Amino acid sequence: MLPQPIDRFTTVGRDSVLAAIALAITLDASSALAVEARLVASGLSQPLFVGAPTGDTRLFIVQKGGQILVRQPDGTTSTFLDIGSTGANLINTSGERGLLGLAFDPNFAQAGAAGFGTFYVDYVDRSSSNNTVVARYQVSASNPNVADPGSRQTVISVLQPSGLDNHKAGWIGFRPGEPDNLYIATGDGGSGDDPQNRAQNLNDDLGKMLRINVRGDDFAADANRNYSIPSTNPFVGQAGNDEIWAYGLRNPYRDSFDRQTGDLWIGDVGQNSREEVDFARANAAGGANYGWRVREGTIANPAYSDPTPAGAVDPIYDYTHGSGAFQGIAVIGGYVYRGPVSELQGQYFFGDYVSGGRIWSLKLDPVTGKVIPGSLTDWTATLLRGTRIGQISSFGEDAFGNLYVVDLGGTVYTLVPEPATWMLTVAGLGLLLLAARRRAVRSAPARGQACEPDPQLFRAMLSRLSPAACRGWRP
Ligand SMILES: [Ca+2]
Ligand SMILES: [Ca+2]
Repeated sequence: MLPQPIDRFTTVGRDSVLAAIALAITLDASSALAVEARLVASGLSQPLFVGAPTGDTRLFIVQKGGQILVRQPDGTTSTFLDIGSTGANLINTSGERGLLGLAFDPNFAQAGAAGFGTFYVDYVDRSSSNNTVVARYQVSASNPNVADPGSRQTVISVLQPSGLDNHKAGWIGFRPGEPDNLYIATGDGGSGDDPQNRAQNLNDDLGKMLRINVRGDDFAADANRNYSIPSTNPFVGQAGNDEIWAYGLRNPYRDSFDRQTGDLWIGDVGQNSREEVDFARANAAGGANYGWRVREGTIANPAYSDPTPAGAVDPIYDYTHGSGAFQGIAVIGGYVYRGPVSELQGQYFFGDYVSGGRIWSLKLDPVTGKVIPGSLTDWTATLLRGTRIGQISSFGEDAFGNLYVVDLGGTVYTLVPEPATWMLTVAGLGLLLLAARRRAVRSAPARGQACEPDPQLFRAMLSRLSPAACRGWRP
């Protein structure tokens, strides 16, 4: 038999909870899912990418100046690798140069497998013409939170035109289910309107998506070429560099594979007219020509009157320059959401670098491969209001599919469901009820003794209520 004060409290609490639940059901039917951007890291120096190895609870943050930081689930952050001026000093960082890409080997966590403990970086080097280099490193054998700087090996080097510091792209990645092949996005090398027409030149690795096998070495005599050519690459056995997977790209700076389907999404930054999102299904044979410099988005490049190349592939989405709701200045390619928020599944999130940032999403029809009319959504106000985001430099995914937004000004945010007011009401009342019951069961207080919510229990309940989106990190 419970003492009287508890009984009374319990009855009141239960009634209130039921009332709140009834209200919640009413509100839920008429309100859309609320998502918010939650701060994960701040005080960074020009971050421009985040990622994580498969199954890993840590988040790795790439800084343009040459550092890779590792953030633990408890929020502590330390230096994983420094190849910038404060470290190994391998990088030229002027203009759009810098440490631009990071990819973990799909076998990073598989002890004994090829690629165990291996990761890849894409950067612009300090050679006279500042070439693009993709190099691999090993994590330290004794400390999983530090890379071994002495393990560096050049995988491939791509010749850049001297003196041009823009359009270096730099994204690298492995397609799910294709663990040996690294995809490497290169820009057209720079200047404006690709004056040397490199993106259409199949004997030049610039303006391309390359694909190389990182396990083999077809160039045993060359210490700076350590890869093999996948036999199914589209230009093997015919004119054109064997490394090329796709071409006609201007500055495919941020790209991704859909972790569920393996489809390739390319955010190709435009010149003066159009920003574009290009797409290739996972089973594509390769060899696609996305049209640059002849095409810009879905129009002819106004700077030229060349005929459209035969078979040129239009983007699945493009938009014009400006400050309107669906406009911008430089597309930042993103990710198809495969994280824990079920309502966001399958939506491709991307954005724009324009001051203040833009974030949108769209969805593809899996049959037609075209954007579903009406699926285009503007998340800018929802996600960026109240944040410190000034210029979006990248999106990113952790090992659990949580989506991140990286701000060049030094912050990283992640998308989490916003707890609605009714949820907080229910949670609060529920907690009071539970706390009261627990207290009553544990030790029936004397008549008149105050019954307060147990702070430990409160925290535990909050963490249970907090969305699965938080897996892998804690606020
Ligand atoms: Ca070699
Ligand atoms: Ca060839």
